[in-house]
Amino acid sequence: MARIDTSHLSTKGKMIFLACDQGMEHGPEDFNEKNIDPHYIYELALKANLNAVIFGRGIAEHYHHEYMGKIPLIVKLNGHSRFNKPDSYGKQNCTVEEAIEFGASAVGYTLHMAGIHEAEQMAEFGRIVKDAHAKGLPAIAWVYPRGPEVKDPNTSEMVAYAARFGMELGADIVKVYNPGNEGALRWAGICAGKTEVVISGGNQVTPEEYAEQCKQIMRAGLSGVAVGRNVWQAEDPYHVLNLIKDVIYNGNY
Ligand code: FBP
Repeated sequence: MARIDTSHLSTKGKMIFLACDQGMEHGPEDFNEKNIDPHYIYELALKANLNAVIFGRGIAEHYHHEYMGKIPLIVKLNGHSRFNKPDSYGKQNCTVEEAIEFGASAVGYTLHMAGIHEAEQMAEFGRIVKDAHAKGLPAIAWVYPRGPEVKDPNTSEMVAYAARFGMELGADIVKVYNPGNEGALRWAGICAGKTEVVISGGNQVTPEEYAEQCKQIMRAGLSGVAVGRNVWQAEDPYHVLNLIKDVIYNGNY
């Protein structure tokens, strides 16, 4: 089968996705009265002309109709609360068909590689890849190492393993943690083969520090970022977005 097209999620192959599934995965303490409103996240992504927003089924179903055709939507098909780590296993709570009804241009799924539910998650994501590809949609795997064997999920070895894991499971795009250095980022990209790699944002740092991280990511030849808190927690999200768009879209790295 030919590769699934991901060009509707990129600007000349470069990707900035605005992730907002933290309300479920971390809880409302990540947010304030402004950014807790999904409209605020949508408006940021729209005004900055980003490649997609990422929401779970609830927000997709109840808000996306207002933004249909304006900004691509990636629906996260699973999620979990912040409790019970390292065993948290988000079972699929939304089908590919439902995501398409909500307006999805791609679907996403978090896999806890090395978690105690790894086998079930691999089988579940395998079915998602099949369903998504049957409809021509890209399947995006968040591959986050987590479990009793994982001492540090951000090491070069773990991030490269996560990228390879997603690639071998059939993900079109794999989202992994930032190992924090260019060599490790490049190796993760090589391990992912034809699968595109985007890097998650992590805890908030200054806009300038985050832009530096993006420079490393792009110098390593990766596709871009799927970022949340570093954008919508910022005092001036447009300042961060201008900095990272210059790096990612304009190639100033
Ligand atoms: P951030 O950029 O805010 O780190 O978001 C990226 C993300 O992958 C979200 O999509 C997800 O909710 C969150 O990180 C999960 O974070 P973790 O499982 O590492 O706590």
